[in-house]
Amino acid sequence: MSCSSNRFCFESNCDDGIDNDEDGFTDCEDLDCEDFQECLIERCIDGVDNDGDGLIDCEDPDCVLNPNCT
Ligand SMILES: [Ca+2]
Ligand SMILES: [Ca+2]
Ligand SMILES: [Ca+2]
Ligand SMILES: [Ca+2]
Repeated sequence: MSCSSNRFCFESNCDDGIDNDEDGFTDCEDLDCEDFQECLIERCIDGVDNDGDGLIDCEDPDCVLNPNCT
Protein backbone atom coordinates (compact mmCIF):
# COMPACT_ATOMS: atom_id res chain seq x y z
CA MET A 1 0.00 0.00 0.00
CA SER A 2 1.40 3.35 -0.98
CA CYS A 3 1.07 6.14 1.52
CA SER A 4 1.30 8.89 -1.07
CA SER A 5 -2.19 8.03 -2.34
CA ASN A 6 -3.69 7.48 1.09
CA ARG A 7 -4.85 10.67 2.79
CA PHE A 8 -5.19 8.87 6.09
CA CYS A 9 -1.48 8.33 6.20
CA PHE A 10 0.47 10.50 8.59
CA GLU A 11 3.95 10.80 10.08
CA SER A 12 3.45 8.21 12.79
CA ASN A 13 6.89 8.40 14.39
CA CYS A 14 8.50 11.83 14.69
CA ASP A 15 11.96 10.74 15.74
CA ASP A 16 12.84 7.64 13.74
CA GLY A 17 14.56 9.40 10.83
CA ILE A 18 12.08 7.84 8.40
CA ASP A 19 9.47 9.57 6.27
CA ASN A 20 6.69 7.30 7.51
CA ASP A 21 3.91 8.67 5.32
CA GLU A 22 6.13 9.20 2.28
CA ASP A 23 5.09 12.82 1.76
CA GLY A 24 8.69 14.00 1.39
CA PHE A 25 8.99 15.40 4.89
CA THR A 26 10.82 13.41 7.53
CA ASP A 27 10.13 13.62 11.25
CA CYS A 28 10.12 17.25 12.46
CA GLU A 29 9.97 18.55 8.89
CA ASP A 30 6.51 17.05 8.63
CA LEU A 31 3.57 19.21 9.74
CA ASP A 32 2.11 16.09 11.35
CA CYS A 33 4.86 16.48 13.95
CA GLU A 34 4.42 20.15 14.77
CA ASP A 35 2.92 19.35 18.18
CA PHE A 36 5.53 16.75 18.97
CA GLN A 37 7.58 17.87 21.98
CA GLU A 38 10.93 16.95 20.45
CA CYS A 39 10.15 19.05 17.39
CA LEU A 40 9.64 22.30 19.23
CA ILE A 41 12.62 24.57 18.73
CA GLU A 42 13.80 27.58 20.70
CA ARG A 43 13.63 30.83 18.78
CA CYS A 44 16.52 32.72 20.30
CA ILE A 45 15.38 36.34 20.02
CA ASP A 46 11.71 36.48 20.97
CA GLY A 47 11.80 36.44 24.79
CA VAL A 48 9.58 33.35 24.89
CA ASP A 49 10.38 29.81 25.97
CA ASN A 50 9.34 28.28 22.68
CA ASP A 51 10.25 24.67 23.38
CA GLY A 52 8.90 24.66 26.93
CA ASP A 53 12.07 23.54 28.71
CA GLY A 54 12.01 26.51 31.09
CA LEU A 55 14.98 28.26 29.50
CA ILE A 56 14.35 31.41 27.48
CA ASP A 57 16.33 32.50 24.42
CA CYS A 58 20.07 32.61 25.14
CA GLU A 59 19.57 30.74 28.44
CA ASP A 60 18.59 27.72 26.38
CA PRO A 61 21.41 25.43 25.24
CA ASP A 62 19.61 25.20 21.89
CA CYS A 63 20.76 28.79 21.30
CA VAL A 64 24.42 28.36 22.17
CA LEU A 65 25.41 28.54 18.52
CA ASN A 66 23.05 31.40 17.70
CA PRO A 67 24.93 34.57 16.70
CA ASN A 68 22.63 36.67 18.89
CA CYS A 69 23.82 34.77 21.97
CA THR A 70 27.57 35.02 21.58
CA1 LIG B 1 9.30 9.55 10.97
CA1 LIG C 1 6.30 12.50 6.33
CA1 LIG D 1 12.68 31.97 22.59
CA1 LIG E 1 13.59 26.92 25.83
